[in-house]
Amino acid sequence: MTAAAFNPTTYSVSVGTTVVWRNTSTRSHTVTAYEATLPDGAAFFATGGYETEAAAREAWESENAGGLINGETCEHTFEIPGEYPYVCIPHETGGMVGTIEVTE
Ligand SMILES: [Cu+2]
Repeated sequence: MTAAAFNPTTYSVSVGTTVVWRNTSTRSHTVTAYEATLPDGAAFFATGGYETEAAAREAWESENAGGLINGETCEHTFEIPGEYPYVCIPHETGGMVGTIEVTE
């Protein structure tokens, strides 16, 4: 993560890959899956360990919780093929979104 973007914006991996995000900027960012567009059967993922997108948004809005600070990482293992759009909640309006493409 840079100051206002995921780099790369789209990242392609094969099934079973663990993707690691690192915050290389001085701003806090979240990695929050867009729950409604997850592939069928795929697990939701979000920094902070929230079980739903609504919970992740509520936590950020109420107490700025769930973000990664400079140097922190998070990871998720992708077990089901498909496209996984995700967002940084505090910078969503600035277009800080990304997609993981998972292929067989
Ligand atoms: Cu951000």
